[in-house]
Amino acid sequence: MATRDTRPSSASPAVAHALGDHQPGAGKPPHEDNAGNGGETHQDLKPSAAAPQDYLTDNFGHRIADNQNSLRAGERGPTLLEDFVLREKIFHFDHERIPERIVHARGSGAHGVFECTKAIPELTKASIFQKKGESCPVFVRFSTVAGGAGSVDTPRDVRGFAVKFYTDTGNWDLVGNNIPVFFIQDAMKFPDLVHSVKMEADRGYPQAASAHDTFWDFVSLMPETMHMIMWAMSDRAIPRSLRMMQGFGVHTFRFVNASGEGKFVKFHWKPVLGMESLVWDEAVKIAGADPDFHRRDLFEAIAAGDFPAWDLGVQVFDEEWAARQPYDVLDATKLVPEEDIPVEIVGRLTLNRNVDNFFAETEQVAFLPSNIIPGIDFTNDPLLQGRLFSYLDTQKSRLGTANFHQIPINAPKCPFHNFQRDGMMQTLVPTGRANYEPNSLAEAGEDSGPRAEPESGFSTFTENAERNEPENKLRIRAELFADHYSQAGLFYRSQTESEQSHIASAIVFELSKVALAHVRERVISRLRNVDETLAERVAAGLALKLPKKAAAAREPVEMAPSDALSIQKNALETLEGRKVGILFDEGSDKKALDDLKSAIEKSGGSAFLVAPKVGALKLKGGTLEADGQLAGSPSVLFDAVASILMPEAAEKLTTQAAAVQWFMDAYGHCKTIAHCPGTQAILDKAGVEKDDGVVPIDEFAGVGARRHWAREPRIRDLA
Ligand code: HDE
Repeated sequence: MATRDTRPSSASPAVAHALGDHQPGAGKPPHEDNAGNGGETHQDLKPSAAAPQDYLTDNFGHRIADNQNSLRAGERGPTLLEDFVLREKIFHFDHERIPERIVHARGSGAHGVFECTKAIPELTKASIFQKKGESCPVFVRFSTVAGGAGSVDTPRDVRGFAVKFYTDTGNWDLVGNNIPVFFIQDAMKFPDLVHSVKMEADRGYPQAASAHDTFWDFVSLMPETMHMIMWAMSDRAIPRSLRMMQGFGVHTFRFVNASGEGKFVKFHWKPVLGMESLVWDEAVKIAGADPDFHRRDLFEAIAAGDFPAWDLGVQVFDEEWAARQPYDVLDATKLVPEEDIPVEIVGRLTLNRNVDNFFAETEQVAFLPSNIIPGIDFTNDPLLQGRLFSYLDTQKSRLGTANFHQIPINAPKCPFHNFQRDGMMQTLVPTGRANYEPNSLAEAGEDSGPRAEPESGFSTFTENAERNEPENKLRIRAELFADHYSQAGLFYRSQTESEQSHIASAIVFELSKVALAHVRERVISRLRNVDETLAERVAAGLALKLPKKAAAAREPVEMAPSDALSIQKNALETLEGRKVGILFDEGSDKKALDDLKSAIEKSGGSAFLVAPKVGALKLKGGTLEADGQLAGSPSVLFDAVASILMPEAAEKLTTQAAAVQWFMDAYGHCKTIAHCPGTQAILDKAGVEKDDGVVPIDEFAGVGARRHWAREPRIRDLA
């Protein structure tokens, strides 16, 4: 309940009833009082024996007698200012919104649990890593970055992957992304980056899109963005599901063990369902068909008990190793290849409970990169350092009070007590006089409050070789930060041919939306430093002459390709967590449908029945209701499709654009199409040609829901 019932529970039903009486004209059924509305407004009244908490009250506990009509001077008269019930209701409604996040406004959250699967006390004293099987509750919020809170789920964008661990030594917030590097190196540039990607200042568009002048203008002038641009233009930026993307802490952090020894650490989340992405054309169509595609997918999976899970991995290395690399590990535009430092799995995150209330939890959750626990520490990454003060600030402006930590979703689940007091929206009621320290109130027998604890309290890691102290105060970047291209090239060259063509095509698409010719040219001149063939493909895709190569602040070095960076090279052959759309119509064979559905479910997938009409249809062997109507269930919403149709039904559907498009899109998005012979007429109409992924129903299990990338060059021209 959102309200507190402060009425004595002894209030008799008779009193309760009297309080609930309608006015004017107590005694008459309320709807009879609704003069002038033809009696059509109904009060949904509780029976007189209802418990006190069942009655509607205002925010101060006054029971409300009429929730339909405002108080007016006569039947057709003006509304009265004294109507405190109306005034409070509208007042509260008018203030329902809080400022949305300046970035990452659109997000979806869920509760879960983190469990340590491998103890690593030699690396960190963090309490959650001390014992295998140790666990703590978590809250996770996934997000897009550029769009507003009401924007769609599938734009080309980075995804936020923010995890709040409620540990027994306080909250640890790992506020990361689904891409392991970032656009910029120094917090100083963040407002510029965000301004450039958001809607353009004068015209207020485009929403949730990087394909416009100002973003690419900024990118073209800031070569440090190039590595992240490769990721953002790759399929990583159009994930199939929040459940099927990796997460990264991005910055290099510190692990500190009980002896005070420190190591560098990078955090990775690896989805148990494997990585999966959309095709760009599909992402665009999903935005129309289901703007909440990712939010719905996450919510439904958790509601169905298919709890999404990620393994937490760490890459741990020391300063000597870091010093030998051709890049600086304090530079957030660089990653540490897994082939050099393997990712060791130490825990598992499972999301097992949806939020009860979106606003109270997902909207009000406040992540702070400064929330760390003993055993974990920061490094001098200049981007991380900037974040450490930014987030506290932002929470105060969004949630309105320095007491935002008291909101249940933000409060730690371990005890917290200090001498901070008062402030707006204070909900705690501290007792006693001890609101300062030191104090000697204990000597007078009073509670003297909590005290600092040097042993178990957080103490900052001091052996900071990276700090290079003492030095002058400088506005400067470290030398290796100037290499902007080596890892951009590493990423590009680590992709499959198909993935490389997606990157080239995405850049062509975005630049084709850029009206400033000099910006297009400058981007391509930078790409020549990343990879000459990529620059050539992009120039050809835009029908531009290859511009002169941009000067590089530091010549790129060749790095060995890393298979771990490719989605396709790591694809899982599984139906688990995948959704298969099955099209049927009148006359279809019910047994064949039932068999297919149960085979899919047995493999861990889910089946969604689609038909031209959702009501019960007469089939061979019984009747069946569809889960969705064809027009509202386009094939872009599924990982693979199947159809069981009588030839007459298929023939009839050849005149239905939604049906033809269903197959055309599934084919165009390189999905498996399993079909019965009866479907052929519509496959022909949709231009579906036989290949490895177009198979008879009984071969579906062997092919599954993987994409058939070899088909793509036959369907669309890629750059
Ligand atoms: Fe954020 N970022 N950020 N960021 N960020 C916010 O905090 C900021 C950065 C990230 O689901 C804001 O509570 C600065 C990197 C995520 O609630 C804000 C800088 C990474 C989320 C903010 C960065 C992130 C945010 C907006 C440069 C990946 C969503 C509302 C110094 C490692 C968290 C809020 C959620 C949110 C500032 C850079 C990830 C404005 C100043 C790098 C996942 O405070």
